[in-house]
Amino acid sequence: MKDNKGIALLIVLWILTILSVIALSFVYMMRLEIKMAKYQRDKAQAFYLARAGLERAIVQLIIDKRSSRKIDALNESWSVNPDAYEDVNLPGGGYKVEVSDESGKININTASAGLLRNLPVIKDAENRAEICDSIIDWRDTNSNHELSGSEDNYYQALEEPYHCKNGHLDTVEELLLVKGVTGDLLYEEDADSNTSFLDGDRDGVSNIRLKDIITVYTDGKVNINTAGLEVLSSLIGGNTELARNIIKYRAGADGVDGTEDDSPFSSAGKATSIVGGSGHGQFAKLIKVNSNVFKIVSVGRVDNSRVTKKIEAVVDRSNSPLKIIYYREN
Ligand SMILES: [Ca+2]
Ligand SMILES: [Ca+2]
Ligand SMILES: [Ca+2]
Ligand SMILES: [Ca+2]
Repeated sequence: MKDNKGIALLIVLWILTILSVIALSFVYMMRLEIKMAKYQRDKAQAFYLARAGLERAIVQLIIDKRSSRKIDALNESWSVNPDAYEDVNLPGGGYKVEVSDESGKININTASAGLLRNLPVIKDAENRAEICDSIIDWRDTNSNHELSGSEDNYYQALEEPYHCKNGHLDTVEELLLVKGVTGDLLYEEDADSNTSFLDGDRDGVSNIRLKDIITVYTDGKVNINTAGLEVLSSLIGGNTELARNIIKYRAGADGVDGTEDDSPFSSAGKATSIVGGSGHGQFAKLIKVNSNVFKIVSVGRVDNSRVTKKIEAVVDRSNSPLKIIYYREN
C-alpha cells in the first residue's frame, strides 16, 4: 500500500514537471513570436520610411528639372538639401537620403579602349591589357578576340562555362564575369582574402574602386560639374593636374564643391579651354554640363529599434513621368 502511494506521488511529480516544462516552452515560443512580429512590423515601417526618402529625392529632381537653370551642379537642391535629406524625422522614425549624379561617372559600355586604359584601378592593374581587351570583347558583337582579350572560346572552356555577352552590360556587377576583372578591382581590396570585398582592406583605408567611378545607365557623356577628380583625370589621359584645375574652377573661392560660392560650368567650352587643345581632342566630345540619370540611396530607421531598411534606385528624369531604371532593397 505504502509503495503504491509512493509511486503515485512520483508519477504526479513527473507529470507536474513535464507540464511546467511544456508551459515554459510555450512562454518562450510566445516571446519569440512577439519578437518576430515586432521585427516584421519594424522592417515594414522602415521600408515605408525609406520609400518616403526615395520619393522626396524624386520630387527634388523634378523640381530641379523644371527650374530655368539648365545645368546640374553639386550645390543645387537635388544634391545638397539638409532639410529634405539629412536625418528627416517622421512619426515613428525617419530617413536619410543621398542623391548622386550617374553622369559624373564613366559609362563602361561606351568608353573607348583609350579611356578604359586610363581608368583609375584598371590603370594600375598588372593585367591592364587583359582587362581592357576583355571588356571590349564582352561588349562587341563579334567573336574575334582583341590582342589580350577573350571571347566565347575562353568562357566556354571554363569549368562552369557561360557565354560571352556580346552586348552591353546591364549592371556594373556584370563586370565580374569578364576575364581579368576581380572583386577587389570592383569593390574593395580583399587583403584578408575572405572573398568579402565589403569589409575594407588590411590597412583600414578604402581606396577608390571601379564601382565608384563607372556606370551603365548614362548616354556616355560626363557631367563636368559633378564628376570627381579620378573620373575627370581619366578623361584627360590621366592628367591629374588639369583635372584639379577643373574642380578648382567650379568649386569657387572656398575650394569646396557643393557650397554657395560654387561657379559651375554653364557650357563645355570653358572646361575645354582649361584642358587645352593639345592631345586632348576627345575631351570636348565626352563632356556635358547637365544630367538626367541619378542614383538615390535612402535608409529608413524606426524609433527605439535597431531595424533599418535601405533602398537603392537609379532614376531617369529625361521623360515625364520619371522612370526608375534600377531598384534594390536590403
Ligand atoms: Ca539643375
Ligand atoms: Ca565579342
Ligand atoms: Ca571581339
Ligand atoms: Ca564652393
